[in-house]
Amino acid sequence: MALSITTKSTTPFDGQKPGTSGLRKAVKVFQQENYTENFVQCILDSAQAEGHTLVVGGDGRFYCPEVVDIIIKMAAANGVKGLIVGQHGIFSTPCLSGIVRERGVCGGILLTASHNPGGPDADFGIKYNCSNGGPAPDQVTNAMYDLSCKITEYRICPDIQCDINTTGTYHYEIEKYGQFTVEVVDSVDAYVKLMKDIFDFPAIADFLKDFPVLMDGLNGVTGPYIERIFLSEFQVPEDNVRNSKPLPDFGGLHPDPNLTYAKALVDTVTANHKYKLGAAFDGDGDRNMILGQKGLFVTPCDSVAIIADNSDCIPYFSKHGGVKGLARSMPTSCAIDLVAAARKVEMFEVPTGWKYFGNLMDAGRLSICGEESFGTGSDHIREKDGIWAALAWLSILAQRRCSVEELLVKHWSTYGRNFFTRYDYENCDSEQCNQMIEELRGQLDDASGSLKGRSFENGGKTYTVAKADDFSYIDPIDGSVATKQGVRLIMTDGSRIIYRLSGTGSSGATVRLYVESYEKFEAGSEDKYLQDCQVVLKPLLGIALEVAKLPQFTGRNAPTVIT
Ligand code: G16
Repeated sequence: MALSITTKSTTPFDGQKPGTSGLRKAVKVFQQENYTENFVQCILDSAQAEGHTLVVGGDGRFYCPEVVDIIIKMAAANGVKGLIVGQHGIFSTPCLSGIVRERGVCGGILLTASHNPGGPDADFGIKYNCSNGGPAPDQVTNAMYDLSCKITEYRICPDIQCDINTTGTYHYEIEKYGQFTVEVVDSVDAYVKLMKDIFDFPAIADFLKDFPVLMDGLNGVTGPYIERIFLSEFQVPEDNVRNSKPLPDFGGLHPDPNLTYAKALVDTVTANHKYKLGAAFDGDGDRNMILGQKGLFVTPCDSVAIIADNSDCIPYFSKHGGVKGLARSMPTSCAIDLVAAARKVEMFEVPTGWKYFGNLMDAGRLSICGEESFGTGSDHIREKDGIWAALAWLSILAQRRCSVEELLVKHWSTYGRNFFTRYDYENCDSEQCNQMIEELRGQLDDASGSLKGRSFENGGKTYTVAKADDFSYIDPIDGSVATKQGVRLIMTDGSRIIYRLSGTGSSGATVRLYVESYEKFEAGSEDKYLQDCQVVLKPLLGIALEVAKLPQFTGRNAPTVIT
């Protein structure tokens, strides 16, 4: 007998506006009656999913299984033809992107708050990816938000039961729509196959025989993927992989691969000189941090520049006609721009958010890109990809036969170094932070009292503002415009100070301050490239705090996180 559909009355919730990457809120917010159902209905309506197939899964955090169940019941009641669901409701973000592309389906629903902590008192998130496998662009998320403001009902099939822990295909007969199918798949198989097409696995396995690494899953979704790739495929010793069991609360860890939240990895690699490369991945597997021996930190800005410069070591690019173009988000350092210029390929600067790379990739103009926020990737999918980045580094080191430090110093000796740091002030008062940004906007080139031409002195260094603006972007493919994407002070020597408010926090405001300065040292002074960024950038940081009156507005004397 066909399963029946129930239509339930509901009323809108405030604030269901997706941020930089989906809707992220506290679990308790999503657990309110109808809150999740409302947003899922808006996704299904704006995606026009009726008659199509969707991929569904998440990073395994607390509340994922319950929401997968809601999506199955609501997809059936909205005429979706079929779902491809990760076993146990799990898909890493890169893996889901790959499956959407491989299966040619309408899109995917990802359940993750990325690097935000998990558990009943922590965060949850829902995000929609389109048929190209990439995060929905602003037009689509704005449409979802508009629907969420006027929703009056949602549809659900309450009697569907699906065992998402067991792979297989489950068939249902739904009133009005007929056949509905749920295919539960092992998400690791598909991802490993994709990586094998991109990299030379036997060459990496051979290299790792005397190049011990430490891969840290931070108890997020990457655990089963790194176990399969490193332990089964590469056959490295067990102690080369850790925190590889995905846990609903990430074992209490903050699954954000940076120097603050992945400090335990930094400490281990610093203390134990045996490890020649360390890598950590975030909750949903799209971010990565790379460390060299003794804990040498590779900034994500340098990481993507080096991968781009050595892309000949990655078979995927030669198979696909070489690297077409390169890109970075605006706050990311300009290190990759130098590589693009040297290699004579197109270079793009987009707003913060991986969604802005998608159109360029779809148009065949972008091959490798990255963001300072620990995102690195290529056009093999339409999301950033943490494990891909680690494998890219290992491919390069295997072919160049050098250490992480040697590769970095060689790169800087060729191109110079873009010293870069980011200060985060988390959970500040939103009103105060908005006012700080507004006051800065009042001093831009197109406003009165301009900062342009003013000089600032700090720590014996003087910087003069050549340009002060609020970054805006016109997508070269579809002409869509994104404004107010970050206040930039560009100095006469090319150094940059950037202020933005994060679009991924779940409460309050997070101020991000990005500071960058470029140095090219003479031959024979290569050791200067290994100076600490915090020391080199201290004068510029002092100026950045002073210009924005950041301590006054945030009430903070120090950032929560420094990267
Ligand atoms: C998301 C986006 C990234 C963005 C990052 C930080 O990453 O996918 O493109 O750079 O947020 O954004 P914000 O500075 O606005 O907080 P993830 O890993 O959280 O999905």
